Order: sequence, then C-alpha cells, then structure tokens
Amino acid sequence: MEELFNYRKLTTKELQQYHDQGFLNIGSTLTNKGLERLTKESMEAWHSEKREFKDSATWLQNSLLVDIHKKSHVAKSFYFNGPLVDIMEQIIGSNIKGATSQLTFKMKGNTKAFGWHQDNGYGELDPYNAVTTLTALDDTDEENGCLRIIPGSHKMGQIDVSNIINSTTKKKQVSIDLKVDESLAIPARMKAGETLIFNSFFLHQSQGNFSKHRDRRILFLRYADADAVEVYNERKPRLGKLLRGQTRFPEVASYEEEL
Ligand SMILES: O=C(O)CCC(=O)C(=O)O
Repeated sequence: MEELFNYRKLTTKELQQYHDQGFLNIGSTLTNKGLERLTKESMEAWHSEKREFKDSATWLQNSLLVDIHKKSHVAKSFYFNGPLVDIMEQIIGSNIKGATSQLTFKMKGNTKAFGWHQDNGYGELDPYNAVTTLTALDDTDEENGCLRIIPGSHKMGQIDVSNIINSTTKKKQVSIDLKVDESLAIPARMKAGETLIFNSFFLHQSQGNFSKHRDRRILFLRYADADAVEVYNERKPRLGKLLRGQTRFPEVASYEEEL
C-alpha cells in the first residue's frame, strides 16, 4: 500500500525552537497520497454535516466539525498512529492521550475572523504541556486566512479569561478576543500537507478567508498528558484515547478502546 504519512523525530535544534518560540512548522507529515485521501474523506464528512457559510451563524456552525476521527479512517489513523504521536512523546513525555480532533475549515466566502486567544483559554488543561497541531489541507497565506501568531508569546503563561469564558458562558460559545500588540504578529503561511505545532499558551488568531477561489482547510488535533484534567470542569480528567504509556484514570484508560 502506498504510504500516507511521513514519520520522523524532531532534532534537538527543532525542540529548542519549539520551547523558545512556542511553535514549530515540522514540515510535511502527509504524503501526496495521504493528503489526497485525508482531504477526500474530510470533505465527505463536511458535506454530510455542514451547510453554506452564514454570517449570522456561530464559529462552531460555520467552521468546525468535531470528532473527525470518528468520521474519517485516515484522520483516525493520523491522530492515533501517525507521525505526530512520536513527536508528542518528545514534547509531552511518555504518557499521552488525544485531547481534541476536529476540522477547522474556513471555506472561500467565510470572511469571519477568529480572535486572539490561547488554546488553554478555551479549555484549560493541567498539566500545561498540551500541544496543538494544525495540518494544512490547502496552501494557506494571508489571502485565505492563515493563522497569525506571536512568536514567544507562550512565555506569558496562562492568561486569565474567567471574566469572558466560564462554565456558564462556555455553553453559549462565547469567543475570546484578547488585546495584543499587533506589531509582533507574523503570518504562519503553510503548504498543504505541512503541520504547525504550538504550545497551549501560544497566542494566535486568524482573519477571514477573502480569496475568491481558495478554501482554507485545516485538520486540528490536540494532544495532552494522559493524566491531564479540565481545570474549568472541576478538574475532571479530559477524556481522550490513551495513545502511549499509562494513566491513573480508569475512564481514560477505557475511553475509545474500541476505536
Ligand atoms: O481556524 C482558525 O483560523 C483558528 C482556529 C484556532 O485558532 C483554534 O481553533 O484554536
């Protein structure tokens, strides 16, 4: 069978860059065949669940398709057994679980921006070494709403957003839009098939997709320590499949065992 994924480990220099800058483009994790298969399966899932972009709709309705690993074989295999897992072991340690899998698609015509935030603002996990990974299914740049990032911003640590997002507002899908020094922001342009990884304190946002012809499709996967708990949810364990090592939580050990 033709290979779908490119496996490798990070070099010491790359690990250093991740820790110093809070992010790293780790290059192509998907082969051409892998990109083609993942895109095809993702689009099938997308079309069966999503409608056209609506200005009045929420970010979740317009741009997110959650649990893509339950809807695409290639996404599941990439999430659970793909090249990111070895790299997560280098960053997080020997006990790892999947924390989130979703498509974040900004199709052409979706001109909504997504405000500055830390991923640990929307879902604070402890320990604080969770890693977000964004794998591009399209080339992405300023025109089609690529991510904008602030190198080194993870050094600020957890920003308190409890006045914006808490257990009541979270259900209403309130969005975070932090005030930042925009002069420090750079675009994180990517080629289709590449993966960008970043720290859970790392500040990022994106503008709308103003291209007439190009979608901006991203596979968003997050990984965490196998014992990571949800601070905003009475410190209950985040449920996600155990991918490496062990966990002290039986409900995590048995979660998605059948997948
Ligand atoms: O898809 C985007 O442009 C932003 C997504 C994002 O930052 C997130 O989901 O945390």
